[in-house]
Amino acid sequence: MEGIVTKSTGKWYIVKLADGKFMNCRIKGKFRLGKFKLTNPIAVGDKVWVDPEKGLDTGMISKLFPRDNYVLRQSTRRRHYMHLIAANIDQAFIIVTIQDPMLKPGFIDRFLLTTEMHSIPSYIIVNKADIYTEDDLAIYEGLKQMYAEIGYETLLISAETGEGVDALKELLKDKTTLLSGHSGVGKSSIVNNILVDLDLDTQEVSDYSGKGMHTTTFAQMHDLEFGGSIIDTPGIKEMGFINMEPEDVAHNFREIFKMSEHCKYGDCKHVNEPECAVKEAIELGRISILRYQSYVSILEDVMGQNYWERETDW
Ligand SMILES: Nc1nc2c(ncn2[C@@H]2O[C@H](COP(=O)(O)OP(=O)(O)O)[C@@H](O)[C@H]2O)c(=O)[nH]1
Ligand SMILES: [Mg+2]
Ligand SMILES: [Zn+2]
Repeated sequence: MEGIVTKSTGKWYIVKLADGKFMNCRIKGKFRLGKFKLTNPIAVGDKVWVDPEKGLDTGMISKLFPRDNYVLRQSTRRRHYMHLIAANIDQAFIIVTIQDPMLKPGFIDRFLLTTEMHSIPSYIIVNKADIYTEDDLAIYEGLKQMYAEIGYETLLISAETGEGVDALKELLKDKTTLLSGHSGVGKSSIVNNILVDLDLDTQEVSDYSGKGMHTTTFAQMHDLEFGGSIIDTPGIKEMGFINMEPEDVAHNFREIFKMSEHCKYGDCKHVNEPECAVKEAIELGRISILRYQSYVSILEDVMGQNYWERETDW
């Protein structure tokens, strides 16, 4: 039977079968992803083939259908491993807050680099509109403008008051959307308070600590009653880029890549090279210095990591 993975807990996968029923499944066989070692071979959103186990209500996943796309991140516990966050998504929302927790500079850019690399349309969603001061809102407006200039839409919402939720639903309709972001920004609240009716949702939704806080340990896909589905994920602590080359960074910062055709050297990394159009554009205020700082910081990570790789592997 064909199905789609809606939750993965490491050992067990919850698969929504073609007939709409859910089944607890395990994996049979080997699954690989190119040269990367994976902590998890199958992700939420994967389309799989399931063989029911005789006499039991569980199943074995025996086949993984080709993926349209996937989002990977470096495993935080095992440096050389990658973790598959989700597969077959139409778009990604990066959820951030200006305060509580405070916005971490560069995080949005790190996330956008990942989705850009896989050509996944992305939106920046700023949650907790209800708690912001005028200064916080000014920061929001600055962000919104900066990202609008390079073609990313930013939305201000509140999972608490429902502000901005209609616009959010419009974006979600009939699509599979990945929710990502640091822990505490309100991802689970967005899903549980405003999108998914807990009483209607027959699946076990998320661990509930009893303190008004949903702690999400595993990614989970929920169907939306107005069409489409949403994938809640555990908070990302840091984003490493073991799978990237410096060129990947240079090619997936949109505005930097666009400007780089005017650099003197075709392989310009826009750091120390002469006649670099990107650095000129920054001086002229045509490329944001904040975006460039993110770029350089990621480039340093990637180059440092690759160097470290070579030293240990040879
Ligand atoms: N004031 C306010 N608090 C919120 C909002 N959304 C979530 N929270 C609170 O922020 C905390 C973390 O929310 P949670 O959904 O668990 O975040 P997650 O870790 O991203 O899934 C909880 O105490 C929520 O009640 C919001 O829009 N406004
Ligand atoms: Mg959560
Ligand atoms: Zn350059």
